Order: sequence, then structure tokens, then C-alpha cells
Amino acid sequence: MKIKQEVNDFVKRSLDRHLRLAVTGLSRAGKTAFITSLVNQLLNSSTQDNLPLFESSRNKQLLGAKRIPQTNLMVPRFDYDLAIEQLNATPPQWPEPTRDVSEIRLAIRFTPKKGARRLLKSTATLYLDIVDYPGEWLLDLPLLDMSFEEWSQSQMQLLKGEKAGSELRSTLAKQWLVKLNHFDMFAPANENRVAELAKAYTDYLHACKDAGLHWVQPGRFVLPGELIGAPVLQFFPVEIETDDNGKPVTEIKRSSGYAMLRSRFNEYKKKIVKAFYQEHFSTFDRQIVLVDCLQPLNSGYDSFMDMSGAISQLMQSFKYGRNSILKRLFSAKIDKVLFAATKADHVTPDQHVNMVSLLQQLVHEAWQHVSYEGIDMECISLASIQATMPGYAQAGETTLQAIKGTTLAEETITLFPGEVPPKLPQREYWQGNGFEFYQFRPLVIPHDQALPHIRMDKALQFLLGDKLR
Ligand SMILES: Nc1nc2c(ncn2[C@@H]2O[C@H](COP(=O)(O)OP(=O)(O)OP(=O)(O)O)[C@@H](O)[C@H]2O)c(=O)[nH]1
Ligand SMILES: [Mg+2]
Repeated sequence: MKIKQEVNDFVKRSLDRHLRLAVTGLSRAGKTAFITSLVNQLLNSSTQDNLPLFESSRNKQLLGAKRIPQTNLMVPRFDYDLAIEQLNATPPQWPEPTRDVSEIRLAIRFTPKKGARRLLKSTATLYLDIVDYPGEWLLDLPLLDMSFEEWSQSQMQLLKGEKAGSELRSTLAKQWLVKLNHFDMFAPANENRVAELAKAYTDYLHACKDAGLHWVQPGRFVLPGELIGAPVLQFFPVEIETDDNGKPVTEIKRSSGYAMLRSRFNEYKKKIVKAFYQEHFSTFDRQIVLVDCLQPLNSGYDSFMDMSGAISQLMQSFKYGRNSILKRLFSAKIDKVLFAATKADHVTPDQHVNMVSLLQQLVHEAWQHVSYEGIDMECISLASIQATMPGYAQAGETTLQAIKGTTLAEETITLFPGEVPPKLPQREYWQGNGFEFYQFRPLVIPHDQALPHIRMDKALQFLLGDKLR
């Protein structure tokens, strides 16, 4: 009896699997909504039938899922209960914005169907860690290969509007540049003065974000988490003349303001950027990148181009080639990356195809490179938490596809929000045309029902399907 039990335990252990799934996207892309829905769908999977595209759910292999304590005790817990509480409020509300990395762990029990596992007629468990982290952190990767001088020069070009598409930035940067002009970087360092200018620089980065721009560097300045006020987040680019080797032509005294900025920049690279890749990123097995294409379409050309740049930048983190920065830091593990255009319920179902092709274009260039490195990639559109219902509206004689939902101001409306361009739009697209994508509040859902969604099952199939066979 005892031996049988031991054999069973052994078999069970060898069938169990672990997977670390990372969820990222730029601010407001829909990360919290996605994780909340993913956890909710899995917790309800044994009793509800709303995941037809998720093979193990369709085949009734999923026995159930429960939350268990996470193993990484240094990272805050993803607050699933709070998110559900807010979605169940009267009227329902979207979960609060989140600002830092967090994680949650699920144990998913299933009946394996294939090969040896089937013969053993055992059940197995997939331990799934889901990690939520800001996509902005991935925008800092190129810093690792830059000196303070190089970084300063590249940022200055943006601040002064010398790079294509940087007009909006340069307008927002005007005041800060005036302040910088009064800063004598070769004089002995004055910490308070540096802190003051760094604060003004951070305000400028926030102004960029508020204006719909996503590509801000250093990324941690706008999402400081517990590092708020720390000197490692107090530096800024300066205008410096360099020689052919990229070294400043002026002699830099160790006590100068310039030396202080440079050493903080180097510290930021080491303690923040490098540490994130080594401590977090290197542990991920799979990645989903959430992209809100609709908000930049609403905001205009600059915002869209900026988002496009940020996505290409973000893709660099999946370049595992021989000469990549990442290769020097750790050996790659990620084998699947899913790109998902979120909030698909903001447009009519006939526009979902366009959402996917637009997203494919956004990631196209880097896509080719990544698939070359052997990572499996896919683009889909989804709504983690569906807030509208598809329907029809009458415009004179013609019947049009429409969506119906309740706005954040509690007004129920039926509308056709517009067409999503299937390709990267040209500047002219915004002239006259414009997009009007409304925000809707979540639907009222009975407490015992899983959250309504669009294609969460497809995402689950891509990300977990092969681990639950
Ligand atoms: N209609 C609809 N709106 C969504 C959906 N997912 C997210 N949203 C909207 O997008 C907003 C941002 O979603 P979050 O999930 O908080 O996004 P996030 O990426 O976690 O944002 P930060 O934590 O601020 O970076 C929500 O408050 C909703 O208004 C969805 O599936 N459908
Ligand atoms: Mg969030």
C-alpha cells in the first residue's frame, strides 16, 4: 500500500508543471483587466462553459483551479479580490490603475490525455505564476548599451524636436529646457538643485504621457513604485560636447554636477534596468503583450506613431540573438509571445479583423526577427472583460452593425464607433476623419458567473494549451 502511494506521489510530482506567464503592456493597455479575467475564467472553468476555444476546457480535462500562495515573497500580490469587488460594485467599476510589478499563483488541476500520462490515469497540476509588470520597463533596455553622453545626446534630439515626429515633445519640453539652461553642470554638485531639475524633468515625462505619448525614458521615472524620491531616479539628460571617442571635451571634475548625473545614470542602469532583466524577466516562460491600439487612434498621429515606436522598442526584449544585450545578461527562456489588441468590445465585431491586421503591422518588423530566433508568436484581438453587446442600429434605410453599452457617465448608448484602419494610417487619416471610441463601464454580472469576454479562450489556448494536455 505504502509503496503504491509513494509511486503515485512520484508520478504525480513528475506530471506537475510550472509556468511563469508575464503580462505586460504600456499604461492603461488593460493588464489588470486581463489578469483579473484570466484568473476568473480559470477559477470558474470547472463549472462554466464559456471557453470553447480552450481545448482542455472544451474536452472537460480541466478539473478546477485555485489560488495558492506565491513563491516569490519579494513581489506584491496581485489584488484579484479588490478587482472583483470593484467589478461587482453598484454601478460596476473598472479596477484601479496599478503602478508596480505584482504576481498571483494558481494551481490548475487537469486530467492529462496523452501518452504515458493517460495510462497512469492520474491527475496533474499546472502551477501557474502570473506576473503583471509595466511595459514601460522594457523601454529602458537600450540604456544598457549607452553611455550617459550617448543617452543625453539622443534625448536632447527629442527634447529639441530634431527627430521626426518629436514636435509635440519639444513643445512640452520648452519650459524644462529653459530651466536646464540655468544649470551649471561643471560647478560643484548641489543635490537640491539636481533634485529640483529631475523633478521638473519627470513632470515633463508625465506631460508626455498625459498627451498620449508612451515612449518615455527613463521608464521608471513615471512609474517609480517604492523608489519615489530616491536619488537613483534623480538625473536628467544634458547638452554636452563630445570628442570622437564619445568622451566630453571639457574636463569633468568628480565633484561636479555632471559627474553626479553620470554616476546616477550608471546606477540606474545597473540597479534598476539590469536588475529587472536578471531578477524578473529571465524567469518568464511565456509573455503576453497587451496593446491598446484604439486610444492612440483617438489621440492622433503623433500619439499613434509614438506608440508604434514604443512597440518596436518593446520587441527588442525578445531578441535573443547571439549579439543581443539580453544574451549577455542571461540565457533566454521565453518560447511563446502573444500580442493582443485589447478592448475589442469598443468596436463592432466586423472591425476585429482590422484590429488584428493593424497590430500585425505594428509588430511586423521585429516579428520576423523574433520568429527567426524560434519564439512562437501570434497576434489576436480580445476583450478581457466585455463591456458592450453587439447589435444593430438603423441609419435611414440601412441597418448598421453597432455596439450597445453604458458609458462611465451611466448613459446607455448604441453606436457605431468607427472603422479601425487595417494598415498603419498616414497622417492624412486624422484630418477630418477622426475616431470616436467611447469608454464603457463594465456590465452588471451575477456574482456566480464568470466574467464575459471576447477570445480570452483563444489567449488561454495559445499560452497554456500545450501544458494542459
Ligand atoms: N471595454 C473594455 N474596456 C477595457 C477592457 N480592459 C480594459 N479596459 C479599459 O481600460 C482601462 C485600463 O485597464 P487596466 O486593466 O487597468 O489597464 P492596465 O494596463 O492595468 O493599466 P495601468 O495599471 O494603469 O498600467 C480600464 O479602466 C477600462 O476602462 C476590456 O476588455 N473592455
Ligand atoms: Mg494595472
